[in-house]
Amino acid sequence: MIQVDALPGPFEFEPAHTALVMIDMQRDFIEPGGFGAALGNDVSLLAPVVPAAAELVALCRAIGVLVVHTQECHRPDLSDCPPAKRLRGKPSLRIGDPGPMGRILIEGEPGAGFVPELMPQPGDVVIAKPGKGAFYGTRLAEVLQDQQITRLIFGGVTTEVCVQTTMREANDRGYECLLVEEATGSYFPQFKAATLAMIRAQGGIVGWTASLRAVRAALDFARSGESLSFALPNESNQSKGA
Ligand code: TIU
Repeated sequence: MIQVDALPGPFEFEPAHTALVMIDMQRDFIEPGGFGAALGNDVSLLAPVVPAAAELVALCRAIGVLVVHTQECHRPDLSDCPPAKRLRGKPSLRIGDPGPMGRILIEGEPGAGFVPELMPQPGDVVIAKPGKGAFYGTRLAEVLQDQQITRLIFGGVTTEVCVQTTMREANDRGYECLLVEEATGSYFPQFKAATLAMIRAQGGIVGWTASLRAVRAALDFARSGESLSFALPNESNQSKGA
């Protein structure tokens, strides 16, 4: 069991029964010319999330945690995009419109793809999702059930939209959820801070939050325990030698 120094208290997990859900680390949200920018946002605010999210993926992968990448996107014919979603607001480009990274938020287009640092690796799971939550209209629930996953670690963008929605969906499905602070980000720093606070309020009404440093320290400690158990003779070896 690995224990992370988290809020509102320690978050414990077994790697074999835990998945990292990395939400929507797509060019359309993080790079200029995509959906995030079309909505009027300063996408440079998300740049610091990229290295932290990449480190979190690497840490989790190294310890045997299943890595799940979600991707908000729609079919080319927009049959899975409700008009209410496409027509909301006054963006400079709407979902499905051609932009500098291809059609906005359409599967297979460059903008809907992952940033280079967060490319899925063999063995990872990729979940394309039409909504903000990753359980709605996807096979995520079945994937997690098949792999006997009970705890979820979260990162990705944006904190108060797709990350928070998915955490709440997961919470209602009985998962224990941890959000890693540096590995998530928002176009609105105050919304990120409020989301972190509301997740862990009321005794962890939605889940736990922890710094990336705390996750790194917990995994380092777990690994040092493993090497210690190799280095030290166990009881049966000692009795054999006696
Ligand atoms: N607009 C915004 O903050 N987010 C989204 O539209 N999608 C995700 O959060 N992935």
